[in-house]
Amino acid sequence: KGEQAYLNLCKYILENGTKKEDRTNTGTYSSFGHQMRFDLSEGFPLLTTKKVPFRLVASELLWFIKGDTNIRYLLQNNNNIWNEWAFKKWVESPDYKGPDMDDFGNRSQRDPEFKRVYREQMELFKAKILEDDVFAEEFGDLGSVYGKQWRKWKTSQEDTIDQLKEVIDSIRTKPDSRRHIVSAWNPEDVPAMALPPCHTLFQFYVADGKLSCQLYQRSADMFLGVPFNIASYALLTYLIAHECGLQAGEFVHTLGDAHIYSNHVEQVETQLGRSLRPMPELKINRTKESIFDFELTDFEITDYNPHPAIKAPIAV
Ligand code: DHF
Ligand code: TMP
Repeated sequence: KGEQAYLNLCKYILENGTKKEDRTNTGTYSSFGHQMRFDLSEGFPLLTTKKVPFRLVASELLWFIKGDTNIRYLLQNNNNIWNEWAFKKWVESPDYKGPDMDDFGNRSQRDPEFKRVYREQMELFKAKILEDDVFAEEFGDLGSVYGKQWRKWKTSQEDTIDQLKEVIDSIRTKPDSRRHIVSAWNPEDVPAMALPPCHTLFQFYVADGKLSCQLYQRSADMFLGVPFNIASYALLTYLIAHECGLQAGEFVHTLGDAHIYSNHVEQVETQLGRSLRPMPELKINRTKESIFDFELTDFEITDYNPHPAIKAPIAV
């Protein structure tokens, strides 16, 4: 259970995973179909065996909740976690006239000179997104990613569905329902997405005054993505529980292709050698009611004393 389940799964994948090639040409150890459970009444599941930047998790979640799909908001909040996927669209577009950025993710890891040029282009790109409205509109947008599907799912009748608002209403009015579902997987939109949704579908469940959430994640980068995903869905569950007058129950994390990238193995081994520390607590501004009103300053993580952060390259 909890962080130990995360560490056990990492260990299991290193020992039993299949060596498998992947879209990013990095190579992974991979295993299919796993589940971890986090009891949210025991504390907030921010990993303690490495420092996870809660500020970035929270601003990404607020971005989804706003229904925003443009990285400009993230950059304004000093959050760089989605830059590579917007940058990729930019450098692959006919409007980009700078130095060749083909396969920048892999090349910047092999070639220090290329890495310098890439960093320079990335800084120019970020500045342009922040300064130029028209450029940001076109190249900051990741397409129909989470925010769009959660808040503005397009129907065949040229209408939109606010799945997040509807699921909150249904939790409130029909807690026993077995239909509290939000889907980010829209088959029609998948080809137009910077990255088809990794966290594909989630369901809420109410029992004994507690709200639980289960996520089906089709593809799980165990070292970089998953610690964020756990914290993000835990935070979402706390917020919706608060709005619905419930306590937070469990977060159940179900994984499809659970993988460790071949260039993360050392980092995972370092992490596996560390001992668990007590879970932190989440404090939220309880004077706000609706999850649509929360801002970054309404959250605080206390009693978080993790082991140091561990750096790793992200596969693009
Ligand atoms: N691609 C891949 N290959 N793996 C991912 O986990 C992933 N996640 C995405 C988009 N594409 C992805 C969105 N979420 C980081 C964490 C989550 C995330 C994207 C990036 C990340 O790099 N985390 C670093 C800290 C980054 C920072 O401090 O700016 C970490 O060490 O946790
Ligand atoms: P894929 O689309 O080829 O599966 O690549 C997506 C990669 O990103 C994969 O390694 C999983 C990872 N990922 C997460 O683990 N969590 C996330 O939230 C996101 C967006 C991606």
